[in-house]
Amino acid sequence: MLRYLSAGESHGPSLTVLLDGVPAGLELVASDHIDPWLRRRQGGYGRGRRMAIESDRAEFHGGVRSGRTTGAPLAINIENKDWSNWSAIMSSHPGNEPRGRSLTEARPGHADLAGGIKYGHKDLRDVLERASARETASRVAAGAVALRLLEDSGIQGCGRVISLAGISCDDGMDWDALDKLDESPIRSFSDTKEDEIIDRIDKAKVDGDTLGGIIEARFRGVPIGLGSHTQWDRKLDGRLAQAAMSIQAMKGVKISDGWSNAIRPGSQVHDAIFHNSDGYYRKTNRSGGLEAGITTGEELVIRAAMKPIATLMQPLPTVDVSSRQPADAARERSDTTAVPAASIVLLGMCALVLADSVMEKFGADTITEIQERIATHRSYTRNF
Ligand code: EPS
Repeated sequence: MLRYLSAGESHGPSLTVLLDGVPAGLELVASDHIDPWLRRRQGGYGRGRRMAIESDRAEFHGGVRSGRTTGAPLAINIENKDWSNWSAIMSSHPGNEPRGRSLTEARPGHADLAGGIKYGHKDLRDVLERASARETASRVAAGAVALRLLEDSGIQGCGRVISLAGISCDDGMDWDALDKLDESPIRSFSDTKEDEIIDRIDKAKVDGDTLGGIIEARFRGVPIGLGSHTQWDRKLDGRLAQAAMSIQAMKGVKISDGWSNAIRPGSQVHDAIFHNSDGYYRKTNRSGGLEAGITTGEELVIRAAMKPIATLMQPLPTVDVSSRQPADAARERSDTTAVPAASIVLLGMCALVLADSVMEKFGADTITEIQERIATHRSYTRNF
């Protein structure tokens, strides 16, 4: 079982990642396997000034020796460079009163008000610091380890943007052009829609507004039979949906064509089954690689809808929780859009769930044993 937990505030000293259950022997070098994903998460057109301050790097504090995992829990530290500007305000020591940079004008759409009432904080910074999407750097670091495990299991992943600000930029999947996503300021394969989307982001920034979009995580090489139909909490589609919906600002999740399948007749939704010397296969993949919560061996396709970021520079009306008087919602440094970054976060979270399901079915103490078990299973499914 792969278990991920994290701690740390947006403007605290660092983010702390714990990942338990990683098999021994997995090649893992922070600068090669984690930092490139952290860099991708920091990128994308429409990001704010915080990303100019940070240059996220993973540092192992446990579980890795000489470039390989030992089987012990992984502890990863990601420094917040901005901490030097916040150390007095965010200090854990008593004092710090009256509080600097306290925030009392609750932002509609953020965790501020509900979280403040729930945890009894009138300084809503005690809520927002952990609700902040800064936490997604932890998810991406853990997800990068999961992607490494998947890679050694013969599974490849990709995260991309398929729509931003209501403009579709889905030119179809191209596994041979993954570098193009790194070059694209909106992490899309589409050359034609890039300028239009960038113009829209520029305009939103001038207007003090924010933009959402739709992102996709996709995996190929997935063995048949991960997940299970036998119990609600073992269904892989359900587990992926939970992981995706837990990402800041996600408001919808679908497996492949999920929503549009609901308006088509069954004959145009289900994927006919064929067989050749490689085993069973489909010519279509409208199920997104999952039937009854079990992987079919086709590409696994998860899509999520991200709402626009809640911090608006042209703020909505709210109430100041200290005076209970009407106020403009707080303006806190933020992004115009983080949809490209969110595609990396979605990939990381789905990779964690998928790697967990690989461990569930093929789990062993070492990566070599897992690889042997997967090879046996792939030959079994070919000959079924
Ligand atoms: C983010 C860090 C945050 C924001 C953004 C994403 O840093 P700061 O608050 O210091 O600018 O830029 O977070 C949000 C949009 C949000 O709503 O919390 C990051 O590391 O991705």
